[in-house]
Amino acid sequence: MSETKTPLSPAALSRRSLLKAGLSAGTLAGTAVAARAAGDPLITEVQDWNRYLGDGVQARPYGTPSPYEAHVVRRDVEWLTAATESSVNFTPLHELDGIITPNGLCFERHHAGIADVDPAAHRLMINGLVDTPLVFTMEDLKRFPRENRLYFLECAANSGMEWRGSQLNGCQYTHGMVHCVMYTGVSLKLLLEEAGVKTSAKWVMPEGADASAMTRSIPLEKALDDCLVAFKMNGEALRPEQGYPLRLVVPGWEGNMWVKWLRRIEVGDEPWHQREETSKYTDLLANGKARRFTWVMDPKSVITSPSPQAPITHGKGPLVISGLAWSGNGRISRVDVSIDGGRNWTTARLDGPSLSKALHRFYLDIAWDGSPLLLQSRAMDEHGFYQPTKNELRAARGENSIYHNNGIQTWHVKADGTVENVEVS
Ligand SMILES: Nc1nc2c(c(=O)[nH]1)N[C@H]1C(S)=C(S)[C@@H](COP(=O)(O)O)O[C@H]1N2
Ligand SMILES: [Mo]
Repeated sequence: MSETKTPLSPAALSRRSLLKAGLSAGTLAGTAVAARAAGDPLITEVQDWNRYLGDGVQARPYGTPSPYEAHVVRRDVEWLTAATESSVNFTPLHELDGIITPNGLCFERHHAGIADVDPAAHRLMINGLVDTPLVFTMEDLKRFPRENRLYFLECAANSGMEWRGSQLNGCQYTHGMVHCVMYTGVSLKLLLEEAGVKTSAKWVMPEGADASAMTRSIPLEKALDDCLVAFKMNGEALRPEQGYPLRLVVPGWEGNMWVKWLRRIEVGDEPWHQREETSKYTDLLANGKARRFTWVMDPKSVITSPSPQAPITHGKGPLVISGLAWSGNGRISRVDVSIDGGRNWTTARLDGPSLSKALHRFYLDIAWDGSPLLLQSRAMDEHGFYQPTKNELRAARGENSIYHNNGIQTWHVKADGTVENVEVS
């Protein structure tokens, strides 16, 4: 749907020679694992946790991670925005595995802070070009048939700072405006049918109950396709940061449209041209024209480990290269990884569920010889669309863009295992 579908076909990709030699991980025998066994005091001495009773049940009525994991938190970049109420923080992707983002680690993007909404006082209105305008309480919504679906949400500005060159040192900052949770909610189609959409209707406009009153125009076709009005994430109520008690889920489309603290859906016959679809979330091209209504998040991937915040600390030998891939078009069909800056590619192993418009986890297990690497990953989706290089992206869209940067990321792994954000295009 966007213009920058890179014109290289899957067939052309497979014609490229894939380097396989030297990349098999082998076994751990002969490494430190075997050598460590003899005389290790952590084996021969009794530890405190082996000697004393631990806390009883209910010591933590709502559980939190081990204190040893205290560094695994959302982080922001202070100089990025003037105030924290209209700002963003980032998911610590380098510390996570699998495809589910824990609720407390989902990045936050607010335009007017976190609205503190009392669910008993919350209402959802459907009005405009409908037969019967309706107002639902939270209780009303929970009496409609429910659905559970896992989706990624990516802010269109994710990687925006990297458009002209490498900037921020860590995948948390370069790619951390993405999360993936299981939503429970009611299909928007069902609620629109309840109100009775008039035949002249072509668009809907969700509106938030926060002080920014976030509004976006969404084509009716999408609203009737796979959108959800969600009240749960990963089984529990939405977190306040994610729109408690109600948010719109717009699978595969830019995060800005996923209105939080959802209070109203207007049905109309043309788009509303709100701030967030005119002055923001548009892409100024080199010829002075702007791309507008660029909704779909194109295929993208990033290696989460090793990465600048997750250096190699174990020396040479078996190395697990791991990352995430996603596409707003559907499922990820393939991820290729390069260790030499894109000259040779090896197809990575996708592990875990492969669900449409959700994160996918990939691995490449190699034997690292201790020499510097230029790590890259390139995702392809089931429709054959794949990630462009950053040069290809800039050739198509110019230098002015912020949004929709799905270009290939490069990490420079040095001989000492430290990792730096660089660009190889
Ligand atoms: N009501 C409201 N909805 C909102 C926003 C907001 O500020 N207010 N921010 C939007 C933007 S720009 C993004 S990227 C996502 C972020 O969702 P998250 O905070 O759950 O990560 O919410 C969207 N929905
Ligand atoms: Mo966003």
